[in-house]
Amino acid sequence: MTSSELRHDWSVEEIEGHLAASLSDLVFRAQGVHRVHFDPNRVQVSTLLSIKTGGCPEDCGYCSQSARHDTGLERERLLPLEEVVDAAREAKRAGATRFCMGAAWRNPTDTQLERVVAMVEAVSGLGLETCVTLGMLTRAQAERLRAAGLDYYNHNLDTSPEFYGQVVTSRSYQDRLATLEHVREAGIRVCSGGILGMGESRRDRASLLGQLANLPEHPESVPINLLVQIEGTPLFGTAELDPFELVRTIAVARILMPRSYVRLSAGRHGMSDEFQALCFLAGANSIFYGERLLTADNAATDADRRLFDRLGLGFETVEAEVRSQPGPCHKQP
Ligand code: SAM
Ligand code: DTB
Ligand code: SF4
Repeated sequence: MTSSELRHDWSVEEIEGHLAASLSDLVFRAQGVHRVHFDPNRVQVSTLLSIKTGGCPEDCGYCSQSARHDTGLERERLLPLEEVVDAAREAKRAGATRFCMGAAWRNPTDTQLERVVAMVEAVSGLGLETCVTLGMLTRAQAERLRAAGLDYYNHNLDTSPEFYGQVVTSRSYQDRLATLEHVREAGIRVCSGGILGMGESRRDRASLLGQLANLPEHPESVPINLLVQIEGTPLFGTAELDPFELVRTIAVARILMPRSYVRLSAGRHGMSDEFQALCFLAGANSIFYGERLLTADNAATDADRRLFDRLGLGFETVEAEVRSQPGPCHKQP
């Protein structure tokens, strides 16, 4: 399939139809698509670091870092450059190819952005791909990050436009789409996905996937998070999602966005090996690796290594990733 054959005109009904297929049919379809575009036995590995934790003015109902929820999280100032570089060096040593830095901001000020620019340049200098998630960006800020060599910007749509108001009220869905547009126009690769298990319906999951797949270009990276329930947040105590719904959503993301990396993201801590294996069979080919996500626990690294061994999976190298996906900021291997 060439990129001109990638579709951007999915209807929610059509996507719901895929989600409702028998699991066997759905996984078969997803595997077929996956194998055309990727080595099915390689998984892209990113490591996260929270560079500025807590005290966020936004009211995202899932988040430990919102100042509006009493989650007991200790606030931290923006980390010094050396601490970030040390963490990135360790992530590289452990086998990660991308280092993702997250800040609990509604949006960065230009002064804050310059501190992050220095981090991007230093981490890039270690030979790692860089990703940051800093909240909303102006076009000029996106250009600044691009000039610093940033590879990816993460900004999630989180859920469907229809369900969104039940989760976040302090910024609009349109605000999120505008930031994605600024990032794309600046020539940075887009990382955008959502969270499942927030009490949304299957139709909401279809609608979220439609929003992502119908963007003018598919995000190169699509994180599918399972809600990590944080005590003190409004979404704590939400009924657990049927695990097969997560598997189905991953499979449909794979079918709709064939050339994108689909990341089995937050929520792996506590997932059985068998559940995760189903997600990889459904077309997930990326994970967060490292004991911590931003503030919550991630799956243990030794457990991940054992799981990969048992499944015959290996970590992807940057070179393989670049070969499989020429993007706007294509690096020569
Ligand atoms: N403050 C920035 C923003 O929200 O744009 C960047 C950091 S924010 C923590 C990045 C993303 O992490 C959120 O958009 C959300 O999709 C995901 N996330 C946050 N808390 C989560 C949780 N408890 N469970 C699952 N995903 C979560
Ligand atoms: C994404 O989609 N998931 C990551 C990353 N992008 C920034 C964040 C997950 C956060 C999980 C909850 C926490 O650690 O606080
Ligand atoms: Fe703030 Fe991001 Fe958490 Fe929302 S998800 S409260 S914007 S840190």
